[in-house]
Amino acid sequence: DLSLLKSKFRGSLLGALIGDCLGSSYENEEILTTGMKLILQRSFDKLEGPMFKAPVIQFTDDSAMTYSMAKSLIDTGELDIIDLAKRFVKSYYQEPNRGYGPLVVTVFQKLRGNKFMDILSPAKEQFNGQGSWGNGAAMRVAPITLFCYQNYDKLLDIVRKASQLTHTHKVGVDGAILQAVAVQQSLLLNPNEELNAINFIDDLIHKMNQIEIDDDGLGLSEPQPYKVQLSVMKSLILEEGEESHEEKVVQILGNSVSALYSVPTAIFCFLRAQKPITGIQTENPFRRAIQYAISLGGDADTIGSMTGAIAGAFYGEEKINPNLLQHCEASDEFRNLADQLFNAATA
Ligand code: R7I
Ligand code: MG
Ligand code: MG
Ligand code: MG
Repeated sequence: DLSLLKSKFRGSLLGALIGDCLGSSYENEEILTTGMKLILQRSFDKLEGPMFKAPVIQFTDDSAMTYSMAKSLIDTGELDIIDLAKRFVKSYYQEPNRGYGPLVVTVFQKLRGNKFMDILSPAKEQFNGQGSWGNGAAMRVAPITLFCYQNYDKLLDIVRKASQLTHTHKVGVDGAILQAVAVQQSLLLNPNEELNAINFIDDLIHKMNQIEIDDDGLGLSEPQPYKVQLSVMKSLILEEGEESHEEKVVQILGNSVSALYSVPTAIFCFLRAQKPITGIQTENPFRRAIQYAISLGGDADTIGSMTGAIAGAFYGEEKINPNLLQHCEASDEFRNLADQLFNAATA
């Protein structure tokens, strides 16, 4: 059903945008206290309510890089790594105050300095040559999934190459792969049927098992950190009643800027939010997912954004409150990008 698929494309990019915008003012907060959770609840209620005039909520680096990622794929019709590098750098220098990771900026400076003649060294040189394990490659990955949603091998290949512009550490790259694959699974599921969270996680475990073995060609003795986190997530899902246990989720899955301690968390938030959660009053599972992700504090914009990309790919645009969306900067542009990716992917 092409109209459902189109709605899911929109849902994913708009979900990424909304999670980033709404999470941004909570970035670096501790896990939210009961009082702050109430403020968050009221803030969502107000944004979803009758339209009122207010300054738009600005997006951060997460959406700026997602935008460049999408635009590059659309305009070049493929992954053109130099084009992508130029867009990231241009967008950073036009708006350097979007809240970029403190050290990724060095990569942009070096790329501009070498006039894009050496695309890969700047990222490799980060953190004394070990590369960044931040979540910056994962946070911008949704457009790649949309661009090649039918071709798993191509998806992995493009995600790897696009990540390595800024993130070469295995944990940074594999986190982007996990996020991309989670968005793909969501996109291909029917939102009118109940989602089986355990099957969803098992599919991810199966895929990450292979990906983490392939990484170094060293075989099963290599550590498989994402596979471990996904297994732990499964036990968290099985234990949860209506109580939300945020402390435990943060302690085990994390809420930090590390890809390893944020991508699995985003997947968990999406899966967990299919059912009611204490302290979050809404019938809408898309909103519940993002509100829950933000309530964990820490890297709230990025975990909110990644959760939104996965949830939106599952539920589609229909579940996104239009008033809420209107309050987010550039929402029309993001819907338009989703439509262009849809045209490219289904042509
Ligand atoms: O990954 P990156 O683009 O940051 C994305 C985050 C998101 O939360 C955005 O919303 C924005 O706020 O930033 O940027 P990087 O600078 O590559 O990585 C982010 C942080 O992770 C770094 O500033 C370090 O604190 C940490 N980090 C590392 N620390 C030690 N050793 C990443 N890799 C390493 C490492 O190898
Ligand atoms: Mg940000
Ligand atoms: Mg490295
Ligand atoms: Mg962030």
